[in-house]
Amino acid sequence: MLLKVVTYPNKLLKMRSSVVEHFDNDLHTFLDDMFETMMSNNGIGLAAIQVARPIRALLLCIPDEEGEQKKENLLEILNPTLHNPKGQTLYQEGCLSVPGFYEDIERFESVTLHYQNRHGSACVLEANELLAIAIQHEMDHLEGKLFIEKLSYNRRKKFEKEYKRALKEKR
Ligand code: Y12
Ligand code: CO
Repeated sequence: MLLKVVTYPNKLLKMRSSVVEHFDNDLHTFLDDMFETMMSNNGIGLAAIQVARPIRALLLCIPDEEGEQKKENLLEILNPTLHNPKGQTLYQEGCLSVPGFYEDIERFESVTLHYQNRHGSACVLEANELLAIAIQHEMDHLEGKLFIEKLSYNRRKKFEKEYKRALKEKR
C-alpha cells in the first residue's frame, strides 16, 4: 500500500521517534509499504516519520554502479546507533519531505552503524560514501531534524522564501 509522504513544514517532522519493540507482522507490512512508497517517489532513503509513524525505522536503497536500485540492496534499519564517525564530506542532499530543494550539506565521511533488522537481530554495518551520508540524513529524521536545519542563516532564509513561493504556485 502506498503511504502519504509528510512534507515540510508539517510539525510531525519535528517529532522524536520511539524505539521499535515489536518485530511482528504489523511491522513487516509497514516496512513493505514504506519500500513501495520510497520507490514510487524515486527515493533512496525514507524514515518512518516521513509517512507519519514516529518509530525508529528507516529504509535505504542505494543505487548500484548502473544506477539501479535493487531490492537485494535494501537495508531495513531499526533502532540504529551511530559509532566511529570519521572524516568530513560535502554532498548535495535532497529529501522527499522537502520536495524540489537540494543543498550541499556537511556530513561524516564514514560511520559504523549498529541496528536491528526486521526480525530484531542485531547487525553492524561499516558505511562510507553515499550510504554513510544517507544514514546520517535518515537518522536525523529520527530526532525530528531536517537537513535544512544545517543550512547557514542566509541559506535558510533563501530556502524559506523559495519554498513558500513554490508552495503557493502549487496551490
Ligand atoms: C543524499 C541524498 C539523499 C539522501 C536522503 C534520501 N533522500 C531521497 O531519497 C530524496 C529523494 C527525492 C526524490 C525526488 O523526486 C524525484 O527526483 C522524481 C525529489 O524531487 C522532488 O520532490 C521534486 C526530491 C528528493 C541523503 C543523502
Ligand atoms: Co529526508
